[in-house]
Amino acid sequence: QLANIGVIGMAVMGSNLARNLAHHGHRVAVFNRTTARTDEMIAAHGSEGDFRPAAELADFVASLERPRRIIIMVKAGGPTDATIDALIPLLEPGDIVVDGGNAFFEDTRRREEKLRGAGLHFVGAGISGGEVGALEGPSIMPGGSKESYAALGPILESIAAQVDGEPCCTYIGTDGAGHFVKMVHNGIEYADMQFIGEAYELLKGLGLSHTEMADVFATWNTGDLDSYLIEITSEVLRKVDAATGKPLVEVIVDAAGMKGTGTWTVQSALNLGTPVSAIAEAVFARAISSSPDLRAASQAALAGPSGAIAVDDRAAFIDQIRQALWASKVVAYAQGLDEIRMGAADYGWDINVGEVAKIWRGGCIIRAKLLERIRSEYAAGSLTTLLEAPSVAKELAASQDAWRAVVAAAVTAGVPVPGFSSALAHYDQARAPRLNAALTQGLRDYFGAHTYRRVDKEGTFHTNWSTDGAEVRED
Ligand code: NBP
Repeated sequence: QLANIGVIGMAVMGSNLARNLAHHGHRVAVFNRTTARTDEMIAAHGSEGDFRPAAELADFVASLERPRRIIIMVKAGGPTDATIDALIPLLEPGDIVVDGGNAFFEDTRRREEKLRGAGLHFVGAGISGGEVGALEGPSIMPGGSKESYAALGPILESIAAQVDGEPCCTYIGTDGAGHFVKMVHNGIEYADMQFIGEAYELLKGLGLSHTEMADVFATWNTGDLDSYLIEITSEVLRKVDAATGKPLVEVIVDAAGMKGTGTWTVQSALNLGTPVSAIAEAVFARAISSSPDLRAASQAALAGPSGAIAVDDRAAFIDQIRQALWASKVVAYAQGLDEIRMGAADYGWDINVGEVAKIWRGGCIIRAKLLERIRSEYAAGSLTTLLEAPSVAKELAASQDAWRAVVAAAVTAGVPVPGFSSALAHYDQARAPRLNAALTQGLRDYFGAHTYRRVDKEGTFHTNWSTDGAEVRED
């Protein structure tokens, strides 16, 4: 019997995905550029299921039933293109090539077009959940032709995380839609982590020990903030460094790394003109953390408060931080989902935003109780933005006093909260009946004759600022 599916790339993600497939009863062909890696995987895990290792790519392809289903899990970028180029001459029309790596969606669009030209299906599948997710059930976001999903979907759904009996995998849309959605998922993940970092710094400013902070996060994880990231924050804060006896987090260098997906989310949002300010602040916060020269020069020059926060009622302020965190998180999710809606309109994808929230409920890094709420709000009616959903708007209104108090206290104490404050600014901008953009338009017309529209009549207008001051209609 031929294999049902093949996996190329036996590094941690590919081998875990192959094992997950085998655990679910699929016959799995496996291949890696360096054969020793395949041998190691089979030696360690070959008994877990029906694997078909191949040392040559041609043998790997020949071992697959048709239409062939091949998942590529190699390093993103050049290695993915090299693998695709090696595969194309070996495949036949109707075969399906899946890129499960973290590809930029524009690359996926390019690759899909190329393979479509050769009569092949190309599926860009975002896979979230890290190595544990790949093994035990990730969240999978496949984009490509609907036809390919008919052949591929049932297998992917069988290995995805399951929530309430439903798989965390659904058809997203054509060509780059899956990788676009995965990219935005990562952008939201950046924002989530930035908010958690700000809450941690505020708790520290209140003078809590790391154990106390860990307890606060553990308590928060039993309520509306229930999520994977809050859960592991508690564990990370509780960890004591064996070498120094200090909390581990205090001996970790405070320079955050990034691999690019957050930056892509913001770059794409800029191209689309969709405001993702909280996500952008999270990317910039990592950037400033990893700017040692800028920080060293500024530390020597700049004065300000120490970050210590004095409050009369510590418990009450901790609860206000919880509300600020929750409200900011809602705004970041709203911004990400807005980007998906705008991206879908721009690229011609028919993306169901509620279904996206549904498949993020399990398996992925941003899995959170909030996503069930988002899913049901989108299922209940068509929403332009999450912020207008009745239950969400009501709770944001109830949280806003706490949110404002936390941002004000942080600013006074010198604790940087770019995430909380930009999310709050988005909330206030989005609900404002009038924005200061009217003055911006006046200024643009003054120095550049860029024209403006009026609230009281149709048309485009310009004022002769430097001559007679009269208003003229320009269209
Ligand atoms: P890596 O990203 O570390 O890539 C290693 C794999 O790429 C090996 O199988 C290697 O083969 C292969 N490879 C390279 Br490098 N250059 C190649 C080439 N020119 N031709 C063919 N194969 C080549 O592996 P990973 O961490 O398992 O991640 C795989 C993908 O999954 C990446 O796109 C990653 O962004 C994505 N992803 C990772 C995570 C995570 O938590 N790690 C989560 C979600 C998605 P070799 O053995 O011959 O060198």
